Amino acid sequence: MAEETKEKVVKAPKEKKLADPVAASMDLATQIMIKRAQELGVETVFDRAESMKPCNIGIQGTCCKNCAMGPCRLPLTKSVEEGSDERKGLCGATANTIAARNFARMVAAGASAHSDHGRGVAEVFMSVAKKETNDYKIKDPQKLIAIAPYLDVATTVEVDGKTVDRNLDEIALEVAENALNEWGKPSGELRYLRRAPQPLYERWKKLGVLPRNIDRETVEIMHRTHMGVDQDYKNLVKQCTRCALGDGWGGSMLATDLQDVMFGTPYPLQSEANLGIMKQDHVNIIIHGHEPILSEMIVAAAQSKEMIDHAKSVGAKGIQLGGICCTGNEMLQRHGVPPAGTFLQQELAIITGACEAMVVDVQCIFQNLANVAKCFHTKLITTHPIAKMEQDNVVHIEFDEHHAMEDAKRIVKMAVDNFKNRRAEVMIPRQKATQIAGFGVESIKYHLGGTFRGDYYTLNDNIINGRIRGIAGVVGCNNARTRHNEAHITIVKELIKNDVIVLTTGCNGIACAMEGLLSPETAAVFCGPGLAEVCETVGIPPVLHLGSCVDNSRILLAATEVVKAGGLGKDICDLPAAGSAPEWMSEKAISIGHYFVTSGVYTVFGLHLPMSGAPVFQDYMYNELEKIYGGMWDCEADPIKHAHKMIAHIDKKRKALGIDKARDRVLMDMADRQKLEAM
Ligand code: SF4
Ligand code: MSK
Repeated sequence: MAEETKEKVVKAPKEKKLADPVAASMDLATQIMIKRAQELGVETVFDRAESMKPCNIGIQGTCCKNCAMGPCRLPLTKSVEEGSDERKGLCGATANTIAARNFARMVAAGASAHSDHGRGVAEVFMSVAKKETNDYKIKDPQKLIAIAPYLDVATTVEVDGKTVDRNLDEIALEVAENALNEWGKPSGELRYLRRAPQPLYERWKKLGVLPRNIDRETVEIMHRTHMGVDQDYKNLVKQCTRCALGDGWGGSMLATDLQDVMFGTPYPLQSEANLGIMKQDHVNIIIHGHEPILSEMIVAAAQSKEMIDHAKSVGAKGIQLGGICCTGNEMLQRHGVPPAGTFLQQELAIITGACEAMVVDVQCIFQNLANVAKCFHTKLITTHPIAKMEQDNVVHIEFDEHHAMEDAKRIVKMAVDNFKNRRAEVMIPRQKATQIAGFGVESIKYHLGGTFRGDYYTLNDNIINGRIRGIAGVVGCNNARTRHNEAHITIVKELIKNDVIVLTTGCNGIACAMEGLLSPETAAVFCGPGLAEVCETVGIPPVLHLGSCVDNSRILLAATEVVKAGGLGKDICDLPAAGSAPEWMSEKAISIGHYFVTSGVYTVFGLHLPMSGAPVFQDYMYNELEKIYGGMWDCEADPIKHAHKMIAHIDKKRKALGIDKARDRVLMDMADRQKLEAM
């Protein structure tokens, strides 16, 4: 029968399933904006999560597509659960090999994202040191002098038998050269590894996992996971360790340090958070991504009289900057620019109808922003040569540090000029919360150490006497497969209720800020009595925001300072501490998780980890690693159980340190207090 005579069956288009706003997010502003998007017929990630379900074998980590004989898919079977695993890919690769290779490639991708960011910062720092740019300067010479010795750069010289300070320009140039070398030097090991506690460094050395340079470890993962190379999951994990340590103690730490040197080390400041920071009568510019190099200039440009006058000339009252994701965190930490939301709120900022420009750099940027921007007047501006978009409504203004201010002004001007083009009715949710952000290793030292004794002793004293039960690093993304922010907030509240002080970064920091957990007043409402007492005395929130994703390196250094202050063991793995990424989604989270684990931290992820399809590999990661590194992976989707796994680990460490009795005494105090209150 000829094709054309066939009766055509015309199927009615399937109704697209839309997200239930209340089920999709715990945040009221987000719920309002999801509903608004649906009314306007604009699709968001929340709706897509309804219609597209994840692959069940991918979730288990056992799908291999590393050669064209595959993809080979190895789902869990009943016999595997009963202990007999005959599963193989075409080449014979076992489930363990496949899951370990997939995990390793996630580490490589995550580490390279952080480290490439760090390289970009180091290159700009080199331009500063060579005085090739007037737009960037060394804002924090003290920090430069503090990091120089770790990069083998002397800060003093002998002149006529006397020790004198070295010229700052010379120090800067040598720091820039040695820092940049860390990415590709042909021999030796990463210099910053020696910043770790001595026993940890010695352990890495003994295990043969000291990263040689930052780039090499990533390349080696890609080689080892190529078809037919490394087929021993333990050996693959060893290379993951080298690569991840090259991220945490290398690329990320260098990014953080050099950003501090150029843009200033953050100190506590007040700001706000959530979509309600956008203003109807202002030009709103939302900056999104991860690298602060451009955003530093945009902050300066938006504050210039020239641009403010221009904004007034088009009928606006001023210019409101807001952040999404970690560029937002960087601007928050150093300038108090309020975040407009977390990763999952990026589309919603445009849907307010009040976003004149969304400026993006790298990482965590939805391609769907371009489709959303098309429905409004918003200019979507890409700025990085490695991160463009195919859609034709996207403007690319390539940013170059040599004419940074000029680029930034061009972008701000474009946003201001766009103010008159607002099309849709503006709808900005009112919700926003006040926050204190801008913490770091230095400011924790100051706040918890006191004016005269700026050190970590006071923090340690409070951990030893049990007022503070332990320390948790809670970090990471949102994931549209789970209710937005709910796991973040539930876990953090449960931890502080149990006297665990929380150090936060990334989207967890923004989520906590939106929920009001980053204000000192929170302590009296949500904390256990011991932590509340410390926070009230010192005037800090129980959740300390340490910055962006690369700033997880600050958590490593804060833990190292706690070890140095004494009384809590000799290594990070001795500390009553635990890590968490409640709503992770990014490969960077896997790299972060692995450098936390191999630095000695028990680290729990929410949702699922792509290991469940390979039980032997999973057992190695969840149990065996602790014997090797002192830290291990774990996964728990239920947020309350998740928090209590961390607390149980903290208590295990307190017991090993012999300080569990002190904690009991504090519990007695609490009971006494309750008795008093009841009288
Ligand atoms: Fe399959 Fe082996 Fe090729 Fe992977 S490498 S796709 S398991 S044949
Ligand atoms: S931005 S990596 S969603 S934390 Fe750093 Fe948030 Fe995760 Fe991106």
